[in-house]
Amino acid sequence: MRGITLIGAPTDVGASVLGASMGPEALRIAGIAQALRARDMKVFDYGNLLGPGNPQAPAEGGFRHLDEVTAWNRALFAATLDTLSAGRLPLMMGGDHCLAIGSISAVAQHCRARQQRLKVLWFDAHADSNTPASSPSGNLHGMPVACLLGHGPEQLTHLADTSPVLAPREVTMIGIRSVDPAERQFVNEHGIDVYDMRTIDEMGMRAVMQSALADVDAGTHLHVSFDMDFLDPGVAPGVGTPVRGGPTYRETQLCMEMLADCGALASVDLVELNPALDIRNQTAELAVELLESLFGKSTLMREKR
Ligand code: B3U
Ligand code: MN
Ligand code: MN
Repeated sequence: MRGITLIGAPTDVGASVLGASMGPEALRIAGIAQALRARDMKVFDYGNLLGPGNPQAPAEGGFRHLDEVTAWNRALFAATLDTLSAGRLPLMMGGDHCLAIGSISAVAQHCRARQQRLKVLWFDAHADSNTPASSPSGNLHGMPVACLLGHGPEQLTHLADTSPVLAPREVTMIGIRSVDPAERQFVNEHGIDVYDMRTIDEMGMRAVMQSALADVDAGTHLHVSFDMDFLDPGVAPGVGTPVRGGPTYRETQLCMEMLADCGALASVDLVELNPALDIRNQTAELAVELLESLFGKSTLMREKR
């Protein structure tokens, strides 16, 4: 890997609550580039992508802001593909979670061209698996998984040169605790692997991560799509749609450390950070701490366990 490219995607067009558009700047203020450089990583930050503003319009035909969401995802698709072609790891700083459609479409196209195995780990309180027919809100940040599996508006399901972008077995969800009835049906019908909060409580985070990573080897492209509302809102208040009962600081650090140990990490989304709702930028600072662990920081040098 020839370094990390930070891709700022300052938009909240896929969400109902405004503020995720300030995520990239909050991460910079929290020292994201310096923290990763301190880990001996080359970090490139060329600034933010450009895209349309938030019209704050009501839903039309089942979606809110479809054209704006498409414009942002097209820009992100191109930037992600460029970054991967340059041999660098794209770290997308959102922005809301609708952006994972663009980043993961690019990642999948990159992997297909190289016949490389792909695994997406989706860390989230939500299943993000609504379709336009089932969405209670029309907000596209509630639909990215469905779009990536081929269910959604054509302009979002066909960003890459093949569609569906992902097969269900390539996605694993962790931390889920707020699922709409139609999403539950979607997830079950597609046989998506889900480690919900009950499973985490019963198995413990270590066993959950071992199981989630069981089919990931060093040749796999591992994509981490990390929604900050995965964490318990007690430690991560700066998110637009908090759901109580999430993983603790320690459990989440363990996730990051185990991801680092697996050696397959190749692309990252860090989304749904909402500085307008945060307390003194603590959620952004927490995100930077977690990224440090994701990129290999550990208290002691240890043998892989
Ligand atoms: N499932 C609801 C709520 C939601 C999904 N993702 C977020 N919120 N962040 C919906 O609107 O689809
Ligand atoms: Mn999400
Ligand atoms: Mn979420």
